[in-house]
Amino acid sequence: MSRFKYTVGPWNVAEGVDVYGPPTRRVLTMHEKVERFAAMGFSAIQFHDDDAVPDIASKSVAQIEDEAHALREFLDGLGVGCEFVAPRLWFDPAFKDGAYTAPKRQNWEKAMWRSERSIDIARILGADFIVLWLAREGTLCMESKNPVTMIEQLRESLDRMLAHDDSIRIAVEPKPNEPIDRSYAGTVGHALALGDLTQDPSRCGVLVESAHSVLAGLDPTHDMAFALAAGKLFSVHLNDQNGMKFDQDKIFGSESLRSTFNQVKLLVDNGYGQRGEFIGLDVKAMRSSGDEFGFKHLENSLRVVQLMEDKVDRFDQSVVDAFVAEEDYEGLEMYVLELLLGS
Ligand code: XLS
Ligand code: MG
Repeated sequence: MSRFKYTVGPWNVAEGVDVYGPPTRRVLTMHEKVERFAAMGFSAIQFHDDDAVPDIASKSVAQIEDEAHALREFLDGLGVGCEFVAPRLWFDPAFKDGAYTAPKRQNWEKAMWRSERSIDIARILGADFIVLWLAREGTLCMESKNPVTMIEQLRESLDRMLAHDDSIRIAVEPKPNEPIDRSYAGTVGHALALGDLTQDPSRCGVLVESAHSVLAGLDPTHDMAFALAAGKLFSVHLNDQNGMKFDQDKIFGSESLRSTFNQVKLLVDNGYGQRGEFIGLDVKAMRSSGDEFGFKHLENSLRVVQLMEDKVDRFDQSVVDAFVAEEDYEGLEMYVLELLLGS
């Protein structure tokens, strides 16, 4: 049995589309996916605003709220909650050069409207925070925007969201690149600092995704640790990534077992989850996987966390202390490797 509660989003069951080719698996509705997530034991669901309310930009506030209430009933019926809502601002062509950092004010206003609706939907679904993955907040053409002005505009965007609801919290999910070439706030450090620039830093935190740290050339465990030390780790997206290339969202543990172990150990050692936090699995099935295996990457990732929890439970700190006292770091290295290799 795992000590954690888990969440997942409808986008984590996808049809295999990539930039080079069309779907390879059948399309499931959001409701079908969520029913299956509930049956698999997930405690809560993560929604993009337009997962919760399809075609949201064309709907009235009243219509959006009605649909959110209907979704809440559906979730209640399944016994699952909602962890957060995240505005999916990277799809709309109006935000092709950024949403919060849109050069045109009318597009920025549109981004704020979507963000405020995301907060409203989060409230209706029972979530107390939203997540901002700053997908296009940066540049494709470096000289096209003034970076200082744009970072100020990002801050202004967060302040507007904080003012919309006096207790909503905001978690920024940083990623250094893709789809944008150069992000304005690409690391956990940037995301934390951005929160500190707002009118209410106490309501700003981060969601750390393992793969995004790897893409930044940083260590996911240390990124999560920094956020934990600051009391700012609102959520995590556990997954894996083969080096600094396109974002892969691989099964947790499929590339770097030692890092995977250390991420789980950090969360266990620091009582992650005891203040209501969830473990989110932001993983995708391989494009080559058949229809019948479209959820198996989730089962596998859940299993990996549990297997790593067992390793963490067997990790003996007194052994570590003895090696460190002797300055026998080679011995400690082997202790960890043997633990992971199961010998
Ligand atoms: C993409 C992000 C995305 C967010 C949710 O790289 O990980 O899936 O987690 O908006
Ligand atoms: Mg993510």
